[in-house]
Order: sequence, then C-alpha cells, then structure tokens
Amino acid sequence: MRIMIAASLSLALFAGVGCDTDMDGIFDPLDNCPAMANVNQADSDLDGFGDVCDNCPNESNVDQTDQDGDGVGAACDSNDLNPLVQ
Ligand SMILES: [Ca+2]
Ligand SMILES: [Ca+2]
Ligand SMILES: [Ca+2]
Ligand SMILES: [Ca+2]
Repeated sequence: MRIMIAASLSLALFAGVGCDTDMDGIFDPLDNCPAMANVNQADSDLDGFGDVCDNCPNESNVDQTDQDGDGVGAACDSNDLNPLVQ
C-alpha cells in the first residue's frame, strides 16, 4: 500500500497535474469529487459531480445551488429556502 501511494505521488509530480487530495488514485483535475475518495467516479446524473459529493446525485444540477445550505441542492429540495424541509 505504501509503495502504491509513493508511486502515485511521484507520478503526480512527474505528470505535473497536481495532487490527489483524497488519495483515491485519481488526480484532482480529473477527479469528479476531489475531496472524497470515489475510485469508481460514479456520476449517475452525468452532471460532472460524482455521486458522493453531488448535492442531488440523481438530478443534473451543474451549479450545485443550495440556497438554504442544508446539503440538498435546489434541484431536488422541495423547499430550498427552509433547511428543515428537504
Ligand atoms: Ca475522488
Ligand atoms: Ca452527478
Ligand atoms: Ca446532480
Ligand atoms: Ca437545500
């Protein structure tokens, strides 16, 4: 495991594409969810945000708008002005 991490780090430096914050093996610029490990890069609604960090995993919402800040995007929040209602 240690060798794999070292190898991916040196490859990142060699390729000059930056780092891999979540250590899932996919460099940040190519990772559809740079802060959370998601090796499979699953993106059910194909909006470019990986399911694990998409605030509406089944609703295409490129802007990820969430006005009430409850973690549920406006596109799939039945009341996006009230954080107690999702
Ligand atoms: Ca990731
Ligand atoms: Ca998505
Ligand atoms: Ca979405
Ligand atoms: Ca919301």
